[in-house]
Amino acid sequence: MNAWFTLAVLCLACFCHGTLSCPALCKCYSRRAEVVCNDVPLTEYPSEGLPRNTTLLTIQFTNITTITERHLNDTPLLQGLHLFSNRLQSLSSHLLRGVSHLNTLDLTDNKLSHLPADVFSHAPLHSLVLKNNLLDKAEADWLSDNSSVTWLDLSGNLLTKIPAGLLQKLPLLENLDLANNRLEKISAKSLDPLTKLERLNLQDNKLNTLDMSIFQNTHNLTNLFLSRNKLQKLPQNLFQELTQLRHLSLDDNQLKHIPPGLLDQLVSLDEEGLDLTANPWMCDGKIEYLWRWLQKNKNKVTCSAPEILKNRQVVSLTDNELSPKKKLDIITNE
Ligand SMILES: *[C@@H]1O[C@H](CO)[C@@H](O)[C@H](O)[C@H]1NC(C)=O
Ligand SMILES: *[C@@H]1O[C@H](CO)[C@@H](O)[C@H](O)[C@H]1NC(C)=O
Ligand SMILES: *[C@@H]1O[C@H](CO)[C@@H](O)[C@H](O)[C@H]1NC(C)=O
Ligand SMILES: CC(=O)N[C@H]1CO[C@H](CO)[C@@H](O)[C@@H]1O
Repeated sequence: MNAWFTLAVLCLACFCHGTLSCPALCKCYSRRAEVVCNDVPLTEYPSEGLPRNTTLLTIQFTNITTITERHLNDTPLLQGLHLFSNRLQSLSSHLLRGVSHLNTLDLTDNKLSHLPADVFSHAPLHSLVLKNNLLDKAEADWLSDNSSVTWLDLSGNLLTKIPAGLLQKLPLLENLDLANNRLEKISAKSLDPLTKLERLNLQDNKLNTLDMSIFQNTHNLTNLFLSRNKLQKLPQNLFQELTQLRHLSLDDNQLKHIPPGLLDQLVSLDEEGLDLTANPWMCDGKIEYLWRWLQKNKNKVTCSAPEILKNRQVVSLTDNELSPKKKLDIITNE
């Protein structure tokens, strides 16, 4: 009886101090200070019972629609906030003012269409993921000037451009993912501040041209994805500074030729690290540079014109096929 009483008092004490508190429908791992609310019928942020010392909070596959500065003020030690696949439509300005340790914010698969100024200021974010939302504009004022973001994922939105002012605030950026948007152009010099950039994903956009100096400062780029755009021509010196590049994908564009010298500085490419497939390669005399490059590098590139050479591997072309006209010229010259 006495023992039961003691236990009951202890438990009550514990409960009052919050040891056992955990939001309804969520799981709390107190030793790791982690809270997970996964695939449960929540419609509001689970404030009640959230342990104050929570450092890692995951709310995913729920129906919550908003999260505010006031909510986050209750967990000042938060370092990681994962909000994958909810129904968030808006975020409040100064959202992160109360979480000065937050380094990871993942908002993948929500319904965000517009974000207010300063929304990501205040916290020392390293990783910011806004993948698969409804954003049609990215704004420089989302971030503070001294942003510490190294990983920015804006893929799967409706962006038609990426403001130079935003990139200027990201001097530590190592990974930039803009895949699957509606980008038509990357303005000249806009990548210049990104000297630490290692991975740039621009695939599945509408790019039809690239400025010749666009990669002049991104010396550390190792992975560049340009698949499934509308690129027709590439400037001769485009890749001149990319001596660290290991992987380059240019498949599924509108390339008929590449300019001589284009690939010469890509000395770090992995074996089969270049994808040039699914372009309308024109196998006439102007393909000679690519043909020579392919003699020395493992790669598959297929002619799509002229009709007589259609579907032939470029590398297999004979001198004669490559420039029948040239040969004729020589003969007539003789
Ligand atoms: C968080 O606080 C609870 C008490 O509220 C405690 O039991 C737990 O050990 C703490 N976790 C950490 C990682 O400090
Ligand atoms: C979210 O709401 C929809 C109905 O609007 C419901 O079908 C679904 O089960 C809810 N999701 C969760 C995880 O409760
Ligand atoms: C580029 O990468 C190298 C090796 O990883 C590193 O030492 C160097 O600091 C990087 N340069 C920049 C500008 O970050
Ligand atoms: C993200 C970050 O570090 N922000 C800091 C930028 O600098 C101002 C003032 O120096 C700080 O108040 C911010 O916290």
